[in-house]
Amino acid sequence: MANYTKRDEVAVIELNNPPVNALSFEVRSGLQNALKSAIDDQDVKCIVIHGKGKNFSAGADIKEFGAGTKQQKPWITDACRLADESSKPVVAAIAGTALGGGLEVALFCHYRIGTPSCRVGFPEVQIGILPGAGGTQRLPRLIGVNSSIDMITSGRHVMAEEAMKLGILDKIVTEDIIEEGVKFAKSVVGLDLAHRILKNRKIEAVSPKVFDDEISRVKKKYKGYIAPLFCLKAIQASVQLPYDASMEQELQLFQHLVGSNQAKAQQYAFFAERTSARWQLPTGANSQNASPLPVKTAGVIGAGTMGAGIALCLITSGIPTVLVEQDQKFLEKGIKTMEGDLRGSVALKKMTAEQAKKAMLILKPSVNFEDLHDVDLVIEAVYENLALKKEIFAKLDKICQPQTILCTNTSSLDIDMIAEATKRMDKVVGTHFFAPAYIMKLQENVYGKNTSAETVATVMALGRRIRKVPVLVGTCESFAANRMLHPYVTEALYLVEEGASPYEVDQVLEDFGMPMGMFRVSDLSGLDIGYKVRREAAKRQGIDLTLGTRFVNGERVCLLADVLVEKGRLGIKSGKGWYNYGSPGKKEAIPDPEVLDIIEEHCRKFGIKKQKISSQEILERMQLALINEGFRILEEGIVSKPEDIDVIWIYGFGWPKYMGGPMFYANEMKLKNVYRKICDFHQKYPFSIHWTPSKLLARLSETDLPISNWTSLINSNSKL
Ligand code: 3H9
Repeated sequence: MANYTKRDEVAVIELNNPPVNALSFEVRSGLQNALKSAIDDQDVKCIVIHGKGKNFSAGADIKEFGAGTKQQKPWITDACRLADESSKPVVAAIAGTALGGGLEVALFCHYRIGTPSCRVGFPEVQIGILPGAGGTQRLPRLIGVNSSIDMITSGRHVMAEEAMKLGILDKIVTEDIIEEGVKFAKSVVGLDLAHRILKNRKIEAVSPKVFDDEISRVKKKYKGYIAPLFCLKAIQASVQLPYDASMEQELQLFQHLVGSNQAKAQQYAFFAERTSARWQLPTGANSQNASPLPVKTAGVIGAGTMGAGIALCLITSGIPTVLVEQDQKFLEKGIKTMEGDLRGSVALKKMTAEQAKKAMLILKPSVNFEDLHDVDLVIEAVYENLALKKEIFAKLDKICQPQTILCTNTSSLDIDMIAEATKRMDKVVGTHFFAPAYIMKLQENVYGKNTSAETVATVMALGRRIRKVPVLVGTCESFAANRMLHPYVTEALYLVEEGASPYEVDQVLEDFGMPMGMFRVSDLSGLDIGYKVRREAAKRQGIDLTLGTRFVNGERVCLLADVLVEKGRLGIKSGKGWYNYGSPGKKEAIPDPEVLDIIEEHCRKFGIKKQKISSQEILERMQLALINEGFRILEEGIVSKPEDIDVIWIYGFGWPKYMGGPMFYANEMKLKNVYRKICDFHQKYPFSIHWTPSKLLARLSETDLPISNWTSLINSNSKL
């Protein structure tokens, strides 16, 4: 709803729908009624609109778009048209965020003022739609076409200072936003409003070439997403058509998007991220009843690629960090990497040179473990070796304060075994970052059997603070993310053995929307890493892996990647892997006939007959293999909800948001179809354990439950 009060001759309208004042039906009609009252009231000379609590408004209520719900009239434009028509000045007083429809309300006002920390933006594109209440028409009239294209197609949030420079804000105020709004509104009473009404403003002439160039840019930058292209169409309409006609055009484009599958998937992803933040442990402890410990300082052990990246995340979030490396030379190399990454961020305008400098000032590089004596939390990021990690944790246990939380960045080792090296098993937890750690948003937090709720709460809160998307998972071999990756990678290798080329497989995945095909990703990570992990894992089971191994415990294995490693093809770092890169460190991946010969030779050696494999089969085998594993992970309680898996794939592996995530994708395919296909593959490939159909999937496929209700069945059927 919207509250209406008066201060002298000023009408104050408060948007009231906690926590973010989303513009639900009640808020829209409340706003419309309040504006009407203010305009009709002879004593009112000016009007201020503000938001209750911390935010002005986060825009339309996204929940109203879902599940076929039709937005009920009045729309935002119906409510705000009154501001356009008002002869009394209307001022938007912005604190917190004015996003999407929230900013559109503000653009219907004659003036906008904001606090120094306020943010404005049109993030609609990130949920698969476009600003559909005049945003694409009014913003270009205020700040010009080019800046509008940037804001609307990126969805980025613009801070107060920039908003002021762009002309979105008329003033930045430092005192109480309502008081300032009232003061400002009184100061503009009697001024001519004609030029303040955005629909009356002339729009600059822009050559069609600008839009042609932007279409090419957007197609490349947001590959596969349709909303940014629709945003461009709507902005172009603002240039080409009179206001009323282009508003009509905007509405049509909006309505097309709002009903699209991409919008549905992207909005699912928006809520999945928030659902996933609500964690719970098997003990019943959860995000509502556990409190995080404060993390004022942190430590990172290991200045390699991962350690340096993690340290960078911490210092750029304002957390003073001690970076420990045993060798001065490695330490300096790590610092150079960090400085290079910061220079990159400055060049990309993600931060200022001043901010980058400030971040490095709170980094304390060290070759002395004792320097971790007083930190609140340590993240170990050395290479995957259980004995080494145990040794480090035993050492940390002695050096650090009793309350210090000890985290490991392991991607596969048993958290409980690492914790056993300490006398604080409740304070040991996995914080698994994804490469490159500074860029990738996923933080897979792994609890062990003794990890306390307080420790979990601390690393989940830390994740959000360092701008990651944290997801909580239980301990199992490779945890949730890499465990699901395993059948995906394995199927890719089988496909190559059976006749598809690595380049065909990658193309199919990239066409689907993955940022990189599986083989390019492997080259980026380094093929030697998997080689070592495989050997470590085999050793733990008492198995000696060789290039001649075809079956392990009755399961088919394909060690083609290891053949490449033993030929010195380690990926980008050695200049050759599945692709040829010309020289070490170069990024351009060129298909390599030598690799095809290696595959040919491998198949000859094992008598494998090659055949033509269709793109559809490539996609189905890879996606369904990981989906089946996802259901098993859910079934075993490694994650507590399907949203966790989708968030992992979106933020850890770049699954396109417009496809919602693998569990959402399965839901859209209909679980009975997914189950049937998995059963077919199981019959066809009996030696691939990953095709054994998940029992949970089998049960769910007999129901018509939508993804939002799967957990109810999981919880009601502990014995599946
Ligand atoms: C739009 O405006 C279309 C118009 O152009 C045209 C219409 C015709 N709706 O993120 P948080 C919930 S489209 C419904 O954890 P923070 C959120 O789910 C809209 N619910 O807080 C969560 O619920 P829960 C364009 C919303 O402080 C709770 O609020 N706007 C909405 O980290 C707290 O959210 C956007 O896309 C919403 N619009 O971040 C902005 N927004 O507690 C989307 C939030 O049950 N919102 N919720 O999990 C955001 O980006 C962030 O929420 C914000 C606050 C930055 C505002």
